[in-house]
Amino acid sequence: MIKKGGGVSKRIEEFMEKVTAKNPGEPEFHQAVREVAESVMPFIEKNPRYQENKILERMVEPERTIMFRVPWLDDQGEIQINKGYRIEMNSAIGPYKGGIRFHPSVNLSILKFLAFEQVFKNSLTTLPMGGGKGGSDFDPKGKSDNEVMRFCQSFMTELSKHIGANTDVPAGDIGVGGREIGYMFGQYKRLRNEFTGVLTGKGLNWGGSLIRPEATGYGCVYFVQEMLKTRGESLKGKVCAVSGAGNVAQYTVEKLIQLGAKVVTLSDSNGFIYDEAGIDHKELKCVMDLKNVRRGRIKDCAKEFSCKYFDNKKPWDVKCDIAFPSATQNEINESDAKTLLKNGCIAVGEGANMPTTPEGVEVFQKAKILYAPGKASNAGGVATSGLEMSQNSMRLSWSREEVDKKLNEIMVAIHEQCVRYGKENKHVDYVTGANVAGFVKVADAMIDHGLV
Ligand code: NDP
Ligand code: 2IT
Repeated sequence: MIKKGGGVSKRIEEFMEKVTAKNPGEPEFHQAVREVAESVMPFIEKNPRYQENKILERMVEPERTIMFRVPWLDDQGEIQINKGYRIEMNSAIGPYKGGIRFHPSVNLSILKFLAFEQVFKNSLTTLPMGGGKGGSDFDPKGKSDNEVMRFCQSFMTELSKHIGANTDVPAGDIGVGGREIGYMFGQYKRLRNEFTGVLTGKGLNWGGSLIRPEATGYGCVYFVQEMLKTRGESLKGKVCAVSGAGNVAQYTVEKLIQLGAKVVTLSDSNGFIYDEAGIDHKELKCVMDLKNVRRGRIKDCAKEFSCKYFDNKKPWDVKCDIAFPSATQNEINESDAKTLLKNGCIAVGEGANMPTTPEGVEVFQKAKILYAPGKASNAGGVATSGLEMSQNSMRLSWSREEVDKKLNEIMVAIHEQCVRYGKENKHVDYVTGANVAGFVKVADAMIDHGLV
């Protein structure tokens, strides 16, 4: 942690007061901005050109916010109306890039926090991508394929006016996977009469990249592997608690099993399963089929492979060496963090975006465990989206091994940047490291571009 003198603390508070007043009722956005401000302000103090150019003040204001109506017809022929959004946060180092989330909790605060995080994350990937995020309060749960298709077509009818392969390239996030990307891509192509890489996470026979589905989970595990190396440790035999059962969780588990770790939990918004012997490849396949095809609840898996199920609970009181929160924001609070520590947890790899509350982060930081913030550890997903964009531009595709190797190299490079900017004595503060490293590249580009 860069030392914060009295002057810096005061400036952080003054800055946050302005951000809060200008963006009322957006607690998640305030939370994400505060975390960055606390890491970056001491660095800005030492490098006054960032202050003179008011870089952080400019970075918290989205370049563009698009909000629109999404009307669609359900299977009963009734009209439904949802809200649609795209936050184009920062394009200093490349086209806006970031996922689309469909979840009933989606609002401006959540999408602005995600878009803000994305700017730093994308900067860390070493690839030329700006930051954005979009979504809707549409809930895909319980909807038929036809309803999801009609919704996606209506959503894209408006969104298509604002995005493009060199402008803004969305991808998946919670509630948006291969099926939704397909429907949105189809509609974009039809409206614009062009076949371009306007979305990533595409199907393999229509412009997608090998390893993109696996990338966030695999990348998170690669990052944790790098952190463990700094303490002469490895993943072999480590007991891991994973939350979520979606895209990120599934491929985190797959890679952990491959590397000899033992994964004992998976969860969804209803509860978690606990398999003391460790989830194996066969059980993981069952989870993938349940979640990606049958679209059922994790509870059903507990029945299928007779392990324990805990209703309405999060997996953080299970004994584990490493935690991989891979579901959603603020899923680990202060008390969860303390429980994890008490049970011997030595590392946390955030697959989700901002899954730990600020109080929880403080617990991990004070204990000096290996704590990776999501913008560093889950950057493999968007990095591989960047590789998908490169392949689309070149109109060719790389092999699985090639993409996986590049992904691994990128995660190692992100780890190096965190060490470079976050090392204090023998300890690495990955929060400071990720925030400062992500900031510098974008800030320098903004200065180069003048007042825009
Ligand atoms: P999915 O929709 O595939 O899976 C989400 C999982 O998290 C589901 O198991 C879901 O349970 C659970 N979940 C969602 N919301 C909540 C909630 N409010 N409380 C409890 N559980 C919840 O999404 P992804 O796996 O793609 O995303 C997971 C996280 O990873 C998100 O934070 C996302 O922003 C982040 N991320 C995703 C990337 C990607 O490439 N997909 C890249 C980087 C980060 P249920 O089915 O019951 O809702
Ligand atoms: O949060 C994220 O980084 C994502 N949802 C992936 C974004 C992307 O453009 O691949």
